[in-house]
Amino acid sequence: MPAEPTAVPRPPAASASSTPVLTGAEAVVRSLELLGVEDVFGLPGGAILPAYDALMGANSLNHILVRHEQGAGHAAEGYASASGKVGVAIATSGPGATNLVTAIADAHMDSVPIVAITGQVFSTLMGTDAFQEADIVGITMPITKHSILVKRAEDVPGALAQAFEIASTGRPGPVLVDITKDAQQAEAPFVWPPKYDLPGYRPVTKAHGKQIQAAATLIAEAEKPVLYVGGGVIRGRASAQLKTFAETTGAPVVTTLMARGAFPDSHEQHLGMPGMHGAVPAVLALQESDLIVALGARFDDRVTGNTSLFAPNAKVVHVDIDPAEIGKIRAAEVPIVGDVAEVLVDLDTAFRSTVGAEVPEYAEWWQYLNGLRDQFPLGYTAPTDGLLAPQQIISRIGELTGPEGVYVAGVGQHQMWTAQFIKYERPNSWLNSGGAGTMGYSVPAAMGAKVSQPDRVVWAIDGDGCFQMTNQELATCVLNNIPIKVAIINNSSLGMVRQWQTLFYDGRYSHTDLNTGHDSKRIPDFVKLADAYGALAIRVEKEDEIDDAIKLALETNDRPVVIDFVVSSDAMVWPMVPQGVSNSYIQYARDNSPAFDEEA
Ligand SMILES: Cc1cc2nc3c(=O)[nH]c(=O)nc-3n(C[C@H](O)[C@H](O)[C@H](O)COP(=O)(O)OP(=O)(O)OC[C@H]3O[C@@H](n4cnc5c(N)ncnc54)[C@H](O)[C@@H]3O)c2cc1C
Ligand SMILES: Cc1ncc(C[n+]2csc(CCOP(=O)(O)OP(=O)(O)O)c2C)c(N)n1
Repeated sequence: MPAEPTAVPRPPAASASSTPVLTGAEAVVRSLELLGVEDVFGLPGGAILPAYDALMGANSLNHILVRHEQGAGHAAEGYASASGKVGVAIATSGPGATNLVTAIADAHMDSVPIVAITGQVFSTLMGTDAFQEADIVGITMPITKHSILVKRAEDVPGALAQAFEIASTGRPGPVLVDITKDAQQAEAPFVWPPKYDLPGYRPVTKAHGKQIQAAATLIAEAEKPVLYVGGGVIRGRASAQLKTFAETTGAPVVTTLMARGAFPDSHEQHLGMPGMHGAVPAVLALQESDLIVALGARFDDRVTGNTSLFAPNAKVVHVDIDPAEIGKIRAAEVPIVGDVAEVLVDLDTAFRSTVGAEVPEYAEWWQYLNGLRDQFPLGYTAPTDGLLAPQQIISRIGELTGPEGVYVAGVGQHQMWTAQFIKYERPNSWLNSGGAGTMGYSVPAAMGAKVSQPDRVVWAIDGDGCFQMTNQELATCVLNNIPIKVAIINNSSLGMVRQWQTLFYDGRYSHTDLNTGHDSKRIPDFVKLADAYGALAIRVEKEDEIDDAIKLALETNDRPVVIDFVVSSDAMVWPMVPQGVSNSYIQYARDNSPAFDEEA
């Protein structure tokens, strides 16, 4: 294996001007500070060591040392999703960089603005299978908005500045900046602001007036319209504009899993979440509508069910900042490329002038939807095994914490219950991994959220399976005084997979028992584990202990809290549209026949 070169090529010293000469590593730190970054999450190694050395001279940059690079990536995501700012994760080359890959893919799927900075082997060694070499630019090419390889110190400021611009504008997403070790060690004049060119990168924010008018006309003519609100409304900070527009039109609103909080749950026009585990009125509003106005939503198969049977009588107005999303799954009668906040303002004006004093009431449509609301309210049946109902615990966490809390879920049944049973009233209060469905997201993302929102209560509501994937970041939280609250919904199993085994595999529970719960060996014992990390650890097994434990967690702010809620393994997520069928086949509860149309 080739040894690292000892002599690093250096540019000539800068001439006598006021432009400082910095190493590439110092330029990383200085650039981040000038870009307004306050917190970064990372873990060092050989190829990124110069940058870590430079971090010791940082003026305002706070680095948080994680226990696993995946944790840094999800923390950056949580930081970004709770605050709207760009999150930053740093890792070394090879395995450090590949440990970031899951979080980068996750950010890509959910349009989260993060910048991942990785160290790369010396440029002279690239392509030689050098120690800890991985082509991370190549590996991440399909899962980033952009990936940049930096081989010269003088290119560092420009690369980072573009990375931030690309990550945070247009459709947000992850950008990777891979910097060779020699680029970090070399010196170059540090020029700020750096000049860079992004030919071809011009996100369209202002929509075409003709399209706006065409959409306003369709909405005015519709009898059964629905506003299908997606995560783009949160990323685009368009909640206020949405509320105005929704109230102008009086149309029903549904919010996808990624859009929970974009429109207040308490609003009378809100029907809840559509999709596989959506509320019956929300699912059927889309399915039965004659006009879907998609606002920063991407017709995901978890929402449409069988695409060819989805909303057969609906015309579509599709608003998205990413033209590639429009018509990708469902053809749109009126495609609108633009920033949803701006589009909603324009649509509001156009709709008002189109309808004048004749604002439609959609009376029959609302009568039908209100009937569904009455007939199929969100609810659950208590487990028959005497164990706690997860839905009750999650409801109480929401009620005792309130709408200013930040709720971060893992992936599985607990994620769906947290989406369903907490009342979201504002954006950036619900964080989860929707597109990739990444188990292990919750604890590190909650950590990142708490760093960016220190004054808000941050709950990680996690599964016993997910928690075992990334709980090591509790050490990071304890040592850095990041007092998140973790509620483990411990059903002793990979619950969501178990639910599918119950429903579709005749109860053949192949490898879904985790042995963490009430009738098992408790491997591991979550209370002992959390205690070992220095968190306040509580176990709750009885109904009358639930509130006291949540209140104690809310009062404890000098360290993280972990509550092991031991719940029934048999609780299931309802309603449910089985995969691949029409949404008309939505099943309200286990023992119910399909709520709507069995033949669909
Ligand atoms: C176990 C599990 C179950 C699930 N069940 C459901 C379910 O029942 N219901 C459900 O809804 N989802 C469910 N999901 C999530 C699902 O997989 C998708 O992640 C989700 O439906 C996508 O949400 P979205 O359409 O809002 O798009 P997002 O992924 O949030 O995409 C946002 C869109 O907005 C656009 N955009 C971004 N910024 C702007 C802007 N400023 N202006 C305009 N457009 C912008 C983007 O280009 C993108 O197209 C589930 C996930 C898991 C893991
Ligand atoms: C990294 C990863 N591996 C596997 C899966 C498939 N998967 C989806 S949900 C789930 C079970 C999650 O179990 P747990 O965290 O205990 O949550 P529960 O469903 O019991 O609430 C699994 C294995 C996944 N989504 N992510």
